[in-house]
Amino acid sequence: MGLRPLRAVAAPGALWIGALALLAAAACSDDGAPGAVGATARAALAAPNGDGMGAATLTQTPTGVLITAEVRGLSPGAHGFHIHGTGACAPDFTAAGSHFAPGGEPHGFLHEDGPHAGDLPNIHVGEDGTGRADYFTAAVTLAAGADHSLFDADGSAFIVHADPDDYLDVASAGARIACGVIERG
Ligand SMILES: [Cu+2]
Repeated sequence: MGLRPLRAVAAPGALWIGALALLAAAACSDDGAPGAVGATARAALAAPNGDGMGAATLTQTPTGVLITAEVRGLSPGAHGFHIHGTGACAPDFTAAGSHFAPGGEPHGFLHEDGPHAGDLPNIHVGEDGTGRADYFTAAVTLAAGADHSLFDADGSAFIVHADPDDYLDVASAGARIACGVIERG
């Protein structure tokens, strides 16, 4: 456990993240725990036939989680992009369950009682089928055992949808066209 910040320092290109992890280790009683500041997680996004469709990287910050997503092979336009509540993409993408919502809130940024903790704004795809998005959310954490942890007992997964999320109707984003289990690393 206590070695994790040191390993972060050793990772190529991650020196500043390692420095943050070391600062966190000095400031927190749970130093070195998975999910400490600077800890990362990843998800490889794949189509139902297994074709790669991009990836997402998550980084724990002092107040939330930064998410960088890259997608490819999608139709141009906006696509729903959510964290779903189960870390599984097989036997089909329904295995990922519904949106990550440990507090039981309704779906949608425009819902007066929303959003789900796993709601994220749409990802926008260009004519070449690729898209990028950076998100910050304070509604989730990578910290093990914490409230709203993406690493709860059954894990979590990203789902990319065929259609845009209208930020109100949970069904608006349509079919599940890519899925990726969120894993530490
Ligand atoms: Cu979704």
